[in-house]
Amino acid sequence: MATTGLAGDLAALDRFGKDEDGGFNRLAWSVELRRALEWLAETMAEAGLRTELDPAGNLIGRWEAGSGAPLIIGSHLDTVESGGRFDGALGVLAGVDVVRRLRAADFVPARPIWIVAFMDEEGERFGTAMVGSQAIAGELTELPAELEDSDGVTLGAAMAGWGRSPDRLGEARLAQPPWGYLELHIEAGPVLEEGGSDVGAVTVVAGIAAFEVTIEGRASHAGSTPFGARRDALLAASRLVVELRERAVRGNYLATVGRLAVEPGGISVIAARATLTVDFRADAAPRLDAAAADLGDALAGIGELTGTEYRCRPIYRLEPLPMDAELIAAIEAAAAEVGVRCLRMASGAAHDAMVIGRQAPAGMIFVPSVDGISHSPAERTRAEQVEIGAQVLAATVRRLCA
Ligand code: HGY
Ligand code: MN
Ligand code: MN
Repeated sequence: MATTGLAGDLAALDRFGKDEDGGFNRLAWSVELRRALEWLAETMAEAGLRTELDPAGNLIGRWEAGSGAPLIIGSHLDTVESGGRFDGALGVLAGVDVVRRLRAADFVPARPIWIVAFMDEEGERFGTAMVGSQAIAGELTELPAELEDSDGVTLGAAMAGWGRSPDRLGEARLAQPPWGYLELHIEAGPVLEEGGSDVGAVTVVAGIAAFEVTIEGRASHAGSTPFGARRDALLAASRLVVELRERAVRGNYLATVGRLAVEPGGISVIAARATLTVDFRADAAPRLDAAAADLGDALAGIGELTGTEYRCRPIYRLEPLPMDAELIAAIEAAAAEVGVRCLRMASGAAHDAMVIGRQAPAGMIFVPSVDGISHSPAERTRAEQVEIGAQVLAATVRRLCA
């Protein structure tokens, strides 16, 4: 039975980028993402929205009603490698469905309502992040065309396939800031499910600081090189992973090494080089600063101990951002109106709301993630929880646009 509305749209999106493990691969500027956005543009148009793909690859659907600056309801359709079905997609599709629901109820908003699928929120392919939302906010005007993905495809070439150019991102800047911003998103963690709440009203979006670390050792023979004569890059990297965890626990921030490459990778060869990424998260800037300082201190100590050299390159940093108090209250009132339990909570994951929220009041609504899993094929939110999220989003929009 072809389901309609939000559930039907989520099912329709399964056609774009799903792999054999059930994960989704709609990377920034990929063909899969473009096909998904072409489908979304049609779906938006059917809902009565006027659509535009802007210079930064953001798909914007406008409900030109009322007057003044718009309320933007946004999220993203791009995913991480083999990502989940709901991360980003839920917020975009729920936004379109809220427009349908409000039109069906003959609701006429006092201000324009735009639904936006931001380009490259995840930043996995080119080591960028929040590209579309930063471009719309006027915080990003261009990117190096020579950035390469893991297949050696440059950003310039990938964008050219979309008729877009990395040196013209600035043209996406909005002429005026939006009136406000709302994003419905999966929690991507265990708090709502464990606490038994139906929705979350986000109080702060944690900041993110990512680095690429290269550790240079010296290749040598595994059988004839005494330990005292080794410069083992993988030993150094291994110590770093453990020490970062210990420092993060002490410093009350999160540290994750998600990517590690070792060269030359021979069974009987001491590792000459290790390249790894470090992802720090904290909901206050001073703790992000402390994390970066801890990384430098750890590398210096480990370099001394193992006789290795190191380089540390910042990949990106996004500042933590508190959500707007009035929007938090509107979300809580909407949840009460719908008759569901709402929990005030921080977001450990980064979101476009932390960018748009620097231009205008922003609020986020969370729905539970089963087993707290996200960025994985196992990412799941139950159908009734999806529906509750859409109802709370619609009720919040009615309050903000009455
Ligand atoms: O990594 C994040 O927090 C987000 O999903 N991009
Ligand atoms: Mn994500
Ligand atoms: Mn997301």
